[in-house]
Amino acid sequence: MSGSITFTMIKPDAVSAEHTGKIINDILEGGFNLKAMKYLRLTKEKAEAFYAVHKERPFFADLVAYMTSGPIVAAVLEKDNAVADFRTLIGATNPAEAAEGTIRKKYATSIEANAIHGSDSDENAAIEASFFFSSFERY
Ligand code: IDP
Ligand code: MG
Repeated sequence: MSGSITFTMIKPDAVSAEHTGKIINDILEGGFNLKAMKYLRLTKEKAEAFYAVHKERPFFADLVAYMTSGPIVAAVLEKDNAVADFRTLIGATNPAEAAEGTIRKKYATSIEANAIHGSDSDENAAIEASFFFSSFERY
């Protein structure tokens, strides 16, 4: 049975702190299947496009600088109820408010450098997956 998908990025702070393996393990133990994965560094243009919804926010320039500061791991994950279940697994945007045991609680260092991205809707999951993986262009 195929589930729904979500899109994630392990962000530069977590990759540079060598948390990638532990985070992938948490994701798999959370019941998600890996459908696609790649290691890359975002260009400024790509980071600005990915976070375009936030371009009027005061933290936008800092967010783009942070997201381009080092390599990331981008992945497409599959599970029933993938978007909501993944947001539960990663925890609140601000790690100070994230529940015990969540990926952000364990690995994030600040509200900006918060270790991991998770899509916020099925529609955005499809858009974000296709942004990085041509095989998801018509998922
Ligand atoms: P989300 O990643 O939990 O969906 P969003 O509100 O979509 O949170 O924000 C996107 C990203 O922008 C966050 O994950 C975080 O890296 C950064 N961010 C959000 N709010 C702030 C803030 O108030 N200050 C600095 N960075 C922020
Ligand atoms: Mg968001």
